[in-house]
Amino acid sequence: MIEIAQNYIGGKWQSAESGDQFPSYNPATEEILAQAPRSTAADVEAAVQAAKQAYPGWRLTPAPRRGELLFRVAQILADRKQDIARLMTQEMGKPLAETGGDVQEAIDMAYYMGGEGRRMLGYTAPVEMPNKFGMALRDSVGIVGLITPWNFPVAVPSWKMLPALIAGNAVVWKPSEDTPLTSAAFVKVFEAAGLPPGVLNLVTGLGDAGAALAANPHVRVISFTGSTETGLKVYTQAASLGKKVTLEMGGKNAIIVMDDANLELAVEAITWSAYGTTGQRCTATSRLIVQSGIKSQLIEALVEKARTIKIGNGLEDGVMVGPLVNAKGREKVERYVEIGRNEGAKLIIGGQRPDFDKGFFYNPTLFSEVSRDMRLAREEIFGPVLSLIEVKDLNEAIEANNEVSYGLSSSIFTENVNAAFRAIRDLTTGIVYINHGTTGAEIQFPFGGTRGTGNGMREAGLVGLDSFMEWKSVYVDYSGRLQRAQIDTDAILREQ
Ligand code: UN1
Repeated sequence: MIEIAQNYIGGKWQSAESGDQFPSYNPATEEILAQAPRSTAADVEAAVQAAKQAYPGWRLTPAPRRGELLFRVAQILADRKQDIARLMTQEMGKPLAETGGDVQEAIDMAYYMGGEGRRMLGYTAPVEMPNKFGMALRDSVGIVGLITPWNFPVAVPSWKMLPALIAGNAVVWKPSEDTPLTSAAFVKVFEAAGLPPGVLNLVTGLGDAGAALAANPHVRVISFTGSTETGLKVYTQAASLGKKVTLEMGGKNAIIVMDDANLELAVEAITWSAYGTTGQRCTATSRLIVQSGIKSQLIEALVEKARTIKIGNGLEDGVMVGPLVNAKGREKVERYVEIGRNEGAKLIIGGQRPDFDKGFFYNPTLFSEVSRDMRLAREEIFGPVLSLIEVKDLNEAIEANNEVSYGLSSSIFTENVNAAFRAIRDLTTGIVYINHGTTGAEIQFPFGGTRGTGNGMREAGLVGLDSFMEWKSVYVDYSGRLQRAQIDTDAILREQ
């Protein structure tokens, strides 16, 4: 049965004004799962107007009350976790255990940000004059626009939406066209928790709907996660209108394996980080930087381990690797495998589709003899393709890690504490792991990357509110006379 997804604007579920729709497919079966509103600038404008109306009331709702609402969101999400996970697996393909984990990240974030309702700390500091008081407060920004991807269709939006809401903003959300039903299921959680109409609005559609959001003059903040190509377009558009923008645009993450590594542990971690989620995480491992002495043993163990990977429909028990999200995603992987072959890399495993009738599946793939200047070693593929680069020592490993144009996540396997601490100091990614793969970031810490991964902003953790708040510095002079801080200081000191 084909479901009909809807927009949520001003608390009402509705189709696009034009009535147009686009299809969303199940990538494991290639069947149409849903038809969703193909929104245009007119729908985005309607959502922005609804947000504008709702914003003043939400902003003045005491933050602890907003926090309690987020706690309710956490509880309802926990109750609906299995159902949302199932829907997500059908829409974007990753296995049930992973889609459950995706929802769990949003539950964690709802509790974390709910707690911010009773913190959201400002500060006071001493001031230059007597009988005067100074403090810095934080306030919401207004209407924020969120543009999010399909690979973490609940977790990634939650990192944006929950801080935006606890801070008192109103939100317009344009999710990926691959996950309209999951997006609607997430919004229904807020509806059930009692969020006032218009505070959170959902507008589904294609790229033109996202572009309309970035271009809307009432939207003061854009928070984007997705491809570099789209992200830079959104950034340019939004920046030309003076908006604050947060960008998270992918990676070319590496695991470094030193000769002294715990081999078994490294193999487990590499397999999971490179092939879990079918390699479609911005944190996925796509480069393996290996010290010469352990290379042949490592390859052998990885090949052995790859034999145990079950590929299939993520709804089935024991499946570790689901399909790519869509035909385009798989074509990209196939293109890069071809590029790798032509560049002279050596194919060790994979390099082809499994023998299934349906679905956008691709076998976990490993290339060795990859040199640092190959496109295979530098460009984001977003699929289950891992490239092994051989190095002689830690310095060369760190240099290889740091030279790509992305800087999201990196990892080192070593039993040497000195090497581990040097890696912590010198790896120039936003996230660094020691003896753990490159995936699995937790919401208590800043998430984001250096270089082409983003624009210097971070999500989650202590700084997760920064994108969605303004500072307001307040001075209260209770001296009863005009005190001029920069001019009168000497005179006041003389008087005393
Ligand atoms: C992403 O791929 O955009 O660290 C997010 C991880 C997950 C989030 C990934 N917690 O792999």
